[in-house]
Amino acid sequence: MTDDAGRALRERAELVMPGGVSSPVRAFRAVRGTAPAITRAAGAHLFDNQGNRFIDFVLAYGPHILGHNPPGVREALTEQLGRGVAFGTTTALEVELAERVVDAVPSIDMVRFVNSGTEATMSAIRVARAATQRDRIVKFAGCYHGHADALLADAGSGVATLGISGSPGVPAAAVEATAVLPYNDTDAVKALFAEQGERIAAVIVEPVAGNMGCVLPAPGFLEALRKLCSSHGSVLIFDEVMTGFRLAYGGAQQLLGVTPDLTCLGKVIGGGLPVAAYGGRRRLMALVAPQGPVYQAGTLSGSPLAMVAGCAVLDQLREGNVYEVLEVLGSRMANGLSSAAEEAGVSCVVNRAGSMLTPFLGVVEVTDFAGARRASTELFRDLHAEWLDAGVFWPPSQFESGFISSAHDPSDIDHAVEAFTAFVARVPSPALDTAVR
Ligand code: KE4
Repeated sequence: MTDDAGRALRERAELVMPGGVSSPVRAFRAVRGTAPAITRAAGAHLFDNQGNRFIDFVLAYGPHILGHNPPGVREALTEQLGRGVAFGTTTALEVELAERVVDAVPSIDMVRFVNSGTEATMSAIRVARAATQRDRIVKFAGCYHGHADALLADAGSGVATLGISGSPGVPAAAVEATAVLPYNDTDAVKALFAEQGERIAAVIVEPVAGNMGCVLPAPGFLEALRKLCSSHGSVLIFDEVMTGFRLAYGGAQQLLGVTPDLTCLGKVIGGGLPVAAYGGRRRLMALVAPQGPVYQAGTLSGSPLAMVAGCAVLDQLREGNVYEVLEVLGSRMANGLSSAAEEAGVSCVVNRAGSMLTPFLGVVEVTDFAGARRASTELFRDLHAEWLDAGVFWPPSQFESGFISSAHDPSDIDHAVEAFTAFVARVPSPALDTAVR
């Protein structure tokens, strides 16, 4: 798969955009080669300007749960375009999407739309601090909640991919009130609450982590966070920007049976257009201006285009059998990858939740960020190149989740598994198993 066009685009882009990208993880810095110059997408596939087709497991990092340009969504957007894209006043469209969100997620009584997951999480933190009159927040290593100063501590996703420790430009004072604990370490959370529970405004967590690669909550972990927050008057925030409407119509909280006080959403609720949201209990959301004193605003928040796209996607998710399809495809892929690695004698663990999954090579278990970092990023880099050559577009980082859409079919899954099988068959076996059993 030649990437001459990709290289030419990157060289041109690097002259006028930092790293030649609009978001760091897209820069292919942790893998080989260059991103293809994608010009078109349809269903489960991307197409570059030379007509090469790629099976897409990035899906714009999660939004395209129905695949690209899905019927129904495309028509809704085309129709809205003719009516206008931004009015600077409340439209029925944002109320309709808000009503769908409130109906889907019982813990959300009210919701505020913003333009990115970063805005959603930073605003939820602000509400929690205002509600509790406390400053300290707790996050978990490897979880990524966007790039707001207070949350750029030991973050996952692109921060981990590029090996940036924290981030220059973030003043120490901004993260001084942020405690970072190991994901799934219930004892560490209990100890922190015992020591300073009365000073903790909020705990923010990805209920299923996707930004250190996919890592599932250990049994009892989320329940412990719920209990500790309730007993200490702290706010529990589920960052469901990635898992919301992806793992279930009611999100990870529906699937896992743990109810947060505030929820952050994004990605799927915009169908690929810039929209995110934060919402939760009425007593908390009533604090948000202009109803309350907690200020948060956005020129293009509630954009009619994003609202119609979100409504069209959620209607298909609510009324169809998308989640059953995604579970079958996700299971097919995870089992295929695991079996191939086992057959080849290569250490590998595939962490999966529904239609989000990550293969970790060279290890047999990943339950937190330290575990994810023990995986072989060298083997991942080689696998990524093999997949790209085979026409499989996978996130260019070990610390990202791959995604499957309902537009993928079994042949797409099987093609990715076949390329993986060819790859592991050539890995010197046994691959370094550095995991602590
Ligand atoms: P944005 O500000 O990028 O819209 O959302 C931040 C965010 C918040 N919370 C979670 C759980 C997230 O996954 C994200 C963003 N996800 C990354 C991918 N892991 C976005 C990709 C990128 O940074 O380009």
